[in-house]
Amino acid sequence: MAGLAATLGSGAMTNPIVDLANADCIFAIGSNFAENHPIISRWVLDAKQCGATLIVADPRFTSTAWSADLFLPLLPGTDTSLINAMMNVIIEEGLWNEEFVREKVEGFDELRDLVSQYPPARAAMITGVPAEDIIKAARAYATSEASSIVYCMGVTQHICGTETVKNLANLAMLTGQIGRPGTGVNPLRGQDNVQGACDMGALPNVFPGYQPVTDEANREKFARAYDMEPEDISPTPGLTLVEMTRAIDEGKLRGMVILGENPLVGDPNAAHVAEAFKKLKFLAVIEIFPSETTELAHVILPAASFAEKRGTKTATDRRVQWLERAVEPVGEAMADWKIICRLASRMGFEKQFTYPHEEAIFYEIRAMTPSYAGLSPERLQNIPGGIPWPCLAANDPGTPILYTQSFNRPGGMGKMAPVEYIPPAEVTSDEYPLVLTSGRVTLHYNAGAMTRRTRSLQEREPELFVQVNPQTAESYGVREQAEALVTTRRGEAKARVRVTRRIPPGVLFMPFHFPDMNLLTNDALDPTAKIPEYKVAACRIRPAEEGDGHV
Ligand SMILES: Nc1nc2c(c(=O)[nH]1)N[C@H]1C(S)=C(S)[C@@H](COP(=O)(O)OP(=O)(O)OC[C@H]3O[C@@H](n4cnc5c(=O)[nH]c(N)nc54)[C@H](O)[C@@H]3O)O[C@H]1N2
Ligand SMILES: Nc1nc2c(c(=O)[nH]1)N[C@H]1C(S)=C(S)[C@@H](COP(=O)(O)OP(=O)(O)OC[C@H]3O[C@@H](n4cnc5c(=O)[nH]c(N)nc54)[C@H](O)[C@@H]3O)O[C@H]1N2
Ligand SMILES: [Mo]
Repeated sequence: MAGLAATLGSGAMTNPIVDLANADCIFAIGSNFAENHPIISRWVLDAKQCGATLIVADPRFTSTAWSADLFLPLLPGTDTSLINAMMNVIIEEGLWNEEFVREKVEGFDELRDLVSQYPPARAAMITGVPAEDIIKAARAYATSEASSIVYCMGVTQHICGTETVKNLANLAMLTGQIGRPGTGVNPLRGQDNVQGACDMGALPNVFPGYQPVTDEANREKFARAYDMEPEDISPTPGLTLVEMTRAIDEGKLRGMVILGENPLVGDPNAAHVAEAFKKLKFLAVIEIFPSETTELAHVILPAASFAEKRGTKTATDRRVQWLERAVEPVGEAMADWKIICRLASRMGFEKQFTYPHEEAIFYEIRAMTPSYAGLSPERLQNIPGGIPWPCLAANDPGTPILYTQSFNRPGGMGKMAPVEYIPPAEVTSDEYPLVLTSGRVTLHYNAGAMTRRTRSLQEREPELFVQVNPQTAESYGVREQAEALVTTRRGEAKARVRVTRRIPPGVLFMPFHFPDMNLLTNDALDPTAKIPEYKVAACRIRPAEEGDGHV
């Protein structure tokens, strides 16, 4: 979000999911949508059937890469060099959109100067992708009638994540591949309502609608609406997740309420997370299932699951949708919002937290969130596909495609932000000669508290595994289906070996759906977004021995 806000103005997909079918070229970078966004994958395949070119940049030959016309197997953490070289080719060969850049964008000269230092031959050395393929990708993306960029965690989960996102925005602006059907910069969100959670200000630095807490006028507006004094609202942004873990460790944070997170499995450098969380004086966890995190809780508050709740969710492409309850909550479980209201009331905020029903919450959202101002429960309940924000008035049909006229920045101009390549926080050494990257598989979901209790999924994907190239397996003496021990500067984990040519020599991949994986990952943060570098850790591997712990 930070990268797109700085360049284009809004941190969200520019185009609707279904609009991917209108693209003539789709550049997917750091996204394995065939496994992780199967519905979105469908529209990409529709585009392909109409002749679109699919370019996939991923260190692994994934199920997504399998359907690519051009596959760019880059080394983890080198995306910026690849994108810079593509822009180098586009400028050198005169394929950029001069008129678009002149009229709508600032910062072209600085960008041109920087990318002139990234000829394809240099990028080939950094990324491992042949220069000819970088040139082919650049030409295909720049010259197609409508090109769309799709990206996900493969580019964001790095210390340079925000910068790489800016660079993707640079690429779209340079070629004018934005603001029209089939174009755009499209970050795929992870969870069904993560876009909505961010829109509602579930971030440490903003109120709903991305209104900064540091702005006095915003604090006054919210204080007035909630019958509070402006001084009661802190002007200081709060902490992000990994920063909170550090604050617990330092004794600065002593109590915590967790809602729908399993940080003991999902957070980087997990041994440190467990150590820190044990220091909490009080931990309450609002959950639908027991998890590794609820084991440390002093109180567990049982929540109703998605099917037992009603209200809106905002999809990855900004579509606000109304969903009705399908079944009644089981036992003592209640909707998260009711739990929050009860907690808040006991803390002295009865007045602010008396909502008779979900509709009442939405009226408040609408009043406080400018991009939702024209939405209402009544409108949304009648439109099954939902309405995409910004929707400013009751007769506004919403905005499927952003930036059709201008960008959402001062003066309407997009901002090109040149990005220099920086290596990952951890590089390989004699002691840790391999690169470990991480991610997902179709059959499990995130930290696994939901899917690891599903027998049919467990039968097919029962345990932590590590993908190893045949050459690497040979060098380090690990065998297919045998157990291996993977070690980083932070810890070790035992995993079942899968030898496969789908991963290059020198790189290992592990899914984080099983508890031990994040013992290995690096908690170095992107300085802006504070996202951890899950996608690169220096590691070593050897056959497991007796006494190495269990898979
Ligand atoms: N089945 C299933 N679906 C899911 C989830 C799940 O757990 N299971 N989780 C959901 C969530 S919360 C999210 S955020 C999304 C995530 O969706 P994705 O981002 O697609 O998932 P990942 O597997 O984390 O990463 C995508 C790809 O990035 C590649 N990669 C690793 N390092 C690099 C790099 O340096 N550069 C590039 N270009 N690529 C790299 C990996 O090989 C991987 O194939 O999925 C959502 N959907
Ligand atoms: N190594 C590595 N680590 C990663 C990543 C990676 O790519 N590599 N990806 C990161 C990413 S993108 C993400 S999003 C995180 C995900 O990490 P988490 O958010 O910690 O993982 P989830 O499993 O999605 O946790 C959600 C929890 O919410 C509970 N839950 C489900 N529905 C409800 C509900 O309606 N109400 C309540 N109160 N609880 C509910 C589930 O039981 C589950 O325990 O992991 C991150 N960790
Ligand atoms: Mo995510």
